[in-house]
Amino acid sequence: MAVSFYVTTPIYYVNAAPHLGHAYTTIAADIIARHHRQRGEEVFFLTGTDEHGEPVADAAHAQGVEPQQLADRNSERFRALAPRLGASNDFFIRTTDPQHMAKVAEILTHVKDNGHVYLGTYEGWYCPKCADFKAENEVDDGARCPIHHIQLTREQEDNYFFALSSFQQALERLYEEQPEWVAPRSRYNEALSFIRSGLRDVPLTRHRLTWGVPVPWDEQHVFYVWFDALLNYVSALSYAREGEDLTGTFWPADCHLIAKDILRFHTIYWPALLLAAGLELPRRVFVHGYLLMEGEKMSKSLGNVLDPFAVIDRFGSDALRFYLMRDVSFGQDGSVSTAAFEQRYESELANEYGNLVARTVAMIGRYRGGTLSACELDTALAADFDGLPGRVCELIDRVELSLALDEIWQRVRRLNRYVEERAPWRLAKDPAAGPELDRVLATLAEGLRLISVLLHPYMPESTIKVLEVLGASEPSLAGESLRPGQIGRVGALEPLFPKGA
Ligand code: ME8
Repeated sequence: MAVSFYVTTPIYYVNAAPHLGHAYTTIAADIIARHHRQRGEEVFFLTGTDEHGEPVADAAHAQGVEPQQLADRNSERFRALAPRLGASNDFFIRTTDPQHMAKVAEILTHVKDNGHVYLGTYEGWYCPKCADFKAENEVDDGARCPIHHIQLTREQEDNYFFALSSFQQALERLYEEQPEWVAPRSRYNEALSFIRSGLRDVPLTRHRLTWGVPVPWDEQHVFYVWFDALLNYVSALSYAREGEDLTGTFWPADCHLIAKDILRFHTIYWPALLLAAGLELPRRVFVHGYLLMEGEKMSKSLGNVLDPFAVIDRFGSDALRFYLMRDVSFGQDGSVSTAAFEQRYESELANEYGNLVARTVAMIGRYRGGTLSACELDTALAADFDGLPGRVCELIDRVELSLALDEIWQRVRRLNRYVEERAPWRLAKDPAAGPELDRVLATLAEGLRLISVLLHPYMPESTIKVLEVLGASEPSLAGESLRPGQIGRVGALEPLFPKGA
């Protein structure tokens, strides 16, 4: 039976349209999903939209529409974004799906039956834009939200509570026994120190809201949006494929990708909730950084948004995918800008990979009519290429997506240097150098095939074009598929990354 692999993005709020920050996580998850498919694993990649709760209800109210209408409209935009990014998600979940809502009610009733829920009164700060209850030490001076900078109100509400504090020891043990469970390490430390500072119980339901999943044992309440939302990762598996329940195959998830804004929900509430429900815990939460524009986190509510659709229209999704993984070290915050994008597009995509492809294909056509001779490869590159696929797999297993891309890119550069060192155009003029020219061209083509297979998760469209031109279109990493000698007749190709796009 094939190894299974399950990767998720957060489900995005539908209070506004998608922006580059959402595209970023979806692209990263897609790279991971495609990479694992290349390894021959059975992959499930989930994304979708989070549609209940105050952020959506308030935005709908402000626009004079019903929450469902706003949710339908914006969910569709997120659904449409995924294929535009080249994302190969296996399902798109909406928390307004009746199957999801039924599953939430079922699991949370189970949590209550297991003795982890009680009726109490919440009194404290609440940010309606974060849909988050904030402790005294989590609000800025003047009782402002540190993320949205809005003035917070003190809430007093009778709610059912989730007994989070009773999971203090279990969570400390989890962090001790599985130090890889939250990555990068700085985020692990942040979550652990939050746990060690002492967990408080949290509201499981909201009394005053109506836009949510109704609580089966008390219809005056809906479930707090975060519990509804987190459960998407489990509920989706039960109905994503008609007539099948994929839970046994894919749960627990292998990798939840999130940004640090929602760290606490995923690294503290989520494992506690799963323990309370008697479900297995996911294997890893990977927390990437923020894409910054003008030094501040891009966010719908701040309004400083760069439109991914516009970037894709002009340069294509591969260029956007590459740029985001290359310019911002995955796991850290980083600034993005049009100028930096154009610079990378020209210097790396057009001049390095694009040019390597163009000259390799052109030389095989010009000097050998598109056919490579069977010959030994040049050993000059062996030291640089041996073990590369294993190294890339190892880095992607650690969700080091930028480091893995850099490993590959060093080989793009190595191959371009190899062309200069061997100067095939000189060899072509010397009839005695025929076998040498054959070897140089075969070595180049094999190197190009290998890096194109490894680059495939990052730039699926362009690499497939390259692999097709090499007559070896299967981008597989499994078994013997990387063995040299499988290149067919080499065809012709339009420029991959035209300048002045
Ligand atoms: O938090 N840089 O939804 P959301 C990098 N519905 N990533 C960014 C980003 C930025 N500037 N802005 C957004 C929610 N993201 C909840 C999640 S999950 C059970 C519920 C990405 O629409 C990043 O992945 O606010 C971040 O965690 C997520 O979008 C927040 O999306």
